[in-house]
Amino acid sequence: MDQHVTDPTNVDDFIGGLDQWNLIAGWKVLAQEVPPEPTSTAQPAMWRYGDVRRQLLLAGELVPPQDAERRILVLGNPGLGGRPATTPTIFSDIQLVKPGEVTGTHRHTPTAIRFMIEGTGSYAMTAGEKMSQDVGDLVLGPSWGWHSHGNLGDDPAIWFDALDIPLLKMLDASFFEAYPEEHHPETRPYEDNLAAFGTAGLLPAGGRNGSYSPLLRYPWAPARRALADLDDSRADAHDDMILEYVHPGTGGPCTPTMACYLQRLRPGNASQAHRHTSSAIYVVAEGAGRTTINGESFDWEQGDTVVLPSWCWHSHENRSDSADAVLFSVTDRPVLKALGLYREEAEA
Ligand code: 1HN
Repeated sequence: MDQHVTDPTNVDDFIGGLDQWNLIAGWKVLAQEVPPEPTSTAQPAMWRYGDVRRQLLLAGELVPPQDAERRILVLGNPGLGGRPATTPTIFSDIQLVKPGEVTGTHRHTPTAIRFMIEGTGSYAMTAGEKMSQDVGDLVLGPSWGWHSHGNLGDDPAIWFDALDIPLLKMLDASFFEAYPEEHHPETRPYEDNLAAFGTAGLLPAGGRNGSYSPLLRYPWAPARRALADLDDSRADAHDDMILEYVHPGTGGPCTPTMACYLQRLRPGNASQAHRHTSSAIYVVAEGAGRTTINGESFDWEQGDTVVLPSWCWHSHENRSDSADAVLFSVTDRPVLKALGLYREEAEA
């Protein structure tokens, strides 16, 4: 067919001409595409709660709810080129719902988790079930469930959201739908999930729901008590006293793609460094400490968020000799585990 075209005789011309057939010289890109170990362009970073809160309250003045499906400020990783992503797989933000506000109802295939930072009187409506959202609670938003939020209190409600949006976009599996009416009806008993699935060691006979945790609200008080009650002999060298929020029916991660943890760094504790192929975002629930990532130190206090990219050496330290420090975290570890790609290395 192309006999009238002269074939190139030197390799640079050959490579330069390949794109007209949508071909790429694979040997030129192999080392970059398959590096000896992960080389995340995501950077370690921290967002101070005071800064984020000030900007969020300003958004509250300038952006009425009808102009924003959700009033959120995304924690944009400075290494990800301005994309709304905190790690290559996880999108996270801080959200404001002002007193008296109710958000629109929608559903999407990205899974959401929320960790409440401030305010009393806010609630989530998930698939027709209303539940309170108090400070320190973890509240799950399963894939494709109709959901909305409201604030019945007198103060701003502010929380941390994490969604697996970048992962689903990479997979071209992201769908979104707005609810056709203004409000989704309350079709289930208030906090039925907590009543049925939130009682330690006792579950409804026969009821084991698929890959999503049937428990949606993990309240702060029992979680904090469980951390306090944990015997010192269970301390982990890298994470000190750490517990995972689990799917009560399986003991596995609370969502298929994101796992959540709560850890207590005992006063004066300094952990040993390790690294793993999961990325994580930490939210400081209590106290003051320091996380060191690849030699860079981030001094944090309550409400601050810190991002840990994949395969970075990291350790945590409680800066107080008398008070506990508590970190909530969300990671993509279930994805890595499911695909046989989870690796972890301890500092020698
Ligand atoms: C969403 O639905 C919520 O329901 C929060 O609170 C953050 C970010 C992107 C897309 C949907 C929520 C979101 C979101």
